[in-house]
Amino acid sequence: MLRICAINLYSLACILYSSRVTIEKFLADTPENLRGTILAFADSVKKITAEIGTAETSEAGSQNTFGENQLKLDVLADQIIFGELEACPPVAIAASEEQSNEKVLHADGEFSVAFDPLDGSSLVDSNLAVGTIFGIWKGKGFIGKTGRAIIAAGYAIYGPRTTFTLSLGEKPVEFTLQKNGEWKLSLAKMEIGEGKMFAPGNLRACAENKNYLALLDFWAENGYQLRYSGGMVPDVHQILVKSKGIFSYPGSASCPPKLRLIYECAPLAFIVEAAGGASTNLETSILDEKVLDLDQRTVIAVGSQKEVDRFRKFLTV
Ligand code: P6P
Repeated sequence: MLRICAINLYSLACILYSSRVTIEKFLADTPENLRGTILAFADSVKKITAEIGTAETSEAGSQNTFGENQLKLDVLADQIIFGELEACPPVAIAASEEQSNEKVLHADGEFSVAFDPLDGSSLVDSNLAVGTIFGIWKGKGFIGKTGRAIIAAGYAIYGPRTTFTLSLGEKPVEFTLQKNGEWKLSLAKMEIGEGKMFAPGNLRACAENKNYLALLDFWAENGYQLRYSGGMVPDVHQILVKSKGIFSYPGSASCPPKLRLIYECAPLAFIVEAAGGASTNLETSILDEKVLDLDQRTVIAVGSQKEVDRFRKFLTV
């Protein structure tokens, strides 16, 4: 009886603690330059949240670096984030998936940031959840570095609620945007265990990539739960929240990998590995893949250690 009371009291204490923890309190001991940079993204997400519910989802009439037609929402989210970063002196360089080149913002800044302003924006017209992804890298520039230079990474999800997930290298935490504009801690220290859930991207590659087809058969024949929305951010976040599973996006000759190393894969791999999970590009951890150019794309699988190991085993037969 005493043990049950102790557990209940502990659970109550956790609820009370998290109900009082805002992002500012969580970052109280973080160096001001890094805290300010993270809060610049958190403030951007609030502004994007205010727009995404009613902004036009039509095309902007322009294309991004990858030749993809931009939506007005992509451009709007990009402008909002740059507006916040331009007022953030620690940011020396900012690279956006929606821009052709990195931008020098503050010559004396200590960090470089790479971000995808609105990943999955083409899903907004179907009212599916989409996200903002960012990584904060030590020093100036990205070329020649690996994801090990990331000192903090995070993502926002614009869904039934707006959440902001963050790691500075420790276990990731999630904040939920409140009606009063505060970010309240909603999930502390997320960890990835093991379990049968899969988010298989680029299935059209199976026509040529028979190893991927064999893994798909394994998942189907072994009772894995399919959870794929077409939005990488919510699909990966689900692995953290449910503490299990794998997100994969390999390729084939005619359907090559399309996910970007610095804007999407490295920040998400940083967060998943911080949660005790794993990542792979089939050769190394995503965090050990050297950046050769800002447009670099990579094979990716992120998730639990066993599932990522299985992915690598099947795909490299
Ligand atoms: P496919 C969204 O466009 C995105 O960049 C990721 O968020 C998502 O995982 C992937 O592309 C979806 O790609 O080939 O399934 O449309």
